[in-house]
Amino acid sequence: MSIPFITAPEAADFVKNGDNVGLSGFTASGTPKVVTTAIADKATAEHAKGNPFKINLFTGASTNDYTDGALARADALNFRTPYQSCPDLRKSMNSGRTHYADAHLSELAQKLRYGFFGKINVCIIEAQDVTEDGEIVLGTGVGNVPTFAMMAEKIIIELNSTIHPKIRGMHDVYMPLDPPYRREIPVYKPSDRIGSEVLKVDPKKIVGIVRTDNPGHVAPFSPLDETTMQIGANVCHFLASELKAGRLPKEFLPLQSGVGNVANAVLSGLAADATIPAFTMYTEVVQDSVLKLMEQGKCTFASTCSLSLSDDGLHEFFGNIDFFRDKVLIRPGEISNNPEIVRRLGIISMNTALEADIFGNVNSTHVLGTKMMNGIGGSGDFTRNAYVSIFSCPSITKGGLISNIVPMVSHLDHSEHSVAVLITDQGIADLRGKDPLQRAETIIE
Ligand code: 0RQ
Repeated sequence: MSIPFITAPEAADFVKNGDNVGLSGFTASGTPKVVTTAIADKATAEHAKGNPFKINLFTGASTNDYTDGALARADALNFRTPYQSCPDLRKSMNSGRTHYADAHLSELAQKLRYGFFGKINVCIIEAQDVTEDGEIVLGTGVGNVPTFAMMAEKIIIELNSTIHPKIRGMHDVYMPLDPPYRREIPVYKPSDRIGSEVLKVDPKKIVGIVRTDNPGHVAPFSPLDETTMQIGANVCHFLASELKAGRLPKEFLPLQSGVGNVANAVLSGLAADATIPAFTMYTEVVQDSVLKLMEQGKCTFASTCSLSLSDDGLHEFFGNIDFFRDKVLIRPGEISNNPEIVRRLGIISMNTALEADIFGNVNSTHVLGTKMMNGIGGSGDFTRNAYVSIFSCPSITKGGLISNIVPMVSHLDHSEHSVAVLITDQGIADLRGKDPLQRAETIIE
């Protein structure tokens, strides 16, 4: 191999103060681990010498503690987009040390290609394999890496030996043309393959390969409690009654489900409900609960941007990869979350609110209107274009000190025009076709 093997600190040396850096992956999945940690170490060393060192970081979604965590603790992030969920980075953003542009996940790749953010200096890619001619087998998450790699001046490969070689064939790498040449994206059902199983990059741009055997570490979700189980049961009840009323086709429709404890509980509820037929998913994250749904035959196929699995979930996935490999396609975020496809396929979207108001507006991002929690993520990509958009949340939080249903949201992410159904542990508020007073009465009831 003429591409040199280098160490993580050598790789970090290619990254300069002020660089725009793009990373492969989506959530912790497919996100680099050792080169990002080495960049954080470099920042700490530069700061100790009195030198400035901060980068602008572009990703697919949230990352892992080796990335957002390590870089935030090293005060190495000047700018961050489009999504994060890291407590240390949250502190850095909310104290003004990191500029955070919260954005719809489907949009970042095209905005970069349109030139809204300047160039990408360095792209770091977690890979299962890479060839001399620049063919890369990606890891368990894709995110925006096709665009980062195409735009980048330099590419660093983080070759991770813990990724099962049979992941090859599970990716579907596709980049649409930009206006005025864009055509329809030819996905007519979740399992339609439209792209390549490898990411092709210009091999001349690859400056080095860093080997690692770091599997990453993702904690499992909190165990289901009474409240989250009740929310899950209410979502299932709503979907079952829609089927019965003929407002959902008897074949059912593909599901999207967001991240977090509530989303995990909703999916677990679907498994337990015999009235919900087997379904497909067109979503951005496959969480542990989806593996179970597949094993039970309840979920037959998932198009996703990442396998956002806990350590145990990943172990189960790789251990049974022959069972899962024809049931999953891992795609770039601009395809997994594409509004055109979401509208065409008739996705049932299920996302979580921090708070909702009695008019049906939803705040998913800002605690009490001022402190950024995570970000809008893919929730807007799906909600605005869904066949039916569902938001769920507990009715109260922090032991009842905070009501999640409020007179007026303190920050607006999803307006009343996009929110079809609001579900809490207390019940189901179907807001479709209602005027503001009727919506308020329904929610209060
Ligand atoms: O606090 O962590 O201290 O216990 O917020 O709340 O109820 O555990 O819910 O884990 O499902 O997260 C909206 C943040 C919910 C998430 C949000 C406190 C609560 C708790 C977490 P603790 P829960 P979840 C796909 C789609 C936006 C992005 C999105 C999210 C913590 O779902 O980021 O949907 N969504 N992406 O106590 C103060 C309130 C609160 C509150 C909850 N009103 N005020 N604190 N909490 N409501 C994924 C991607 O895009 C990758």
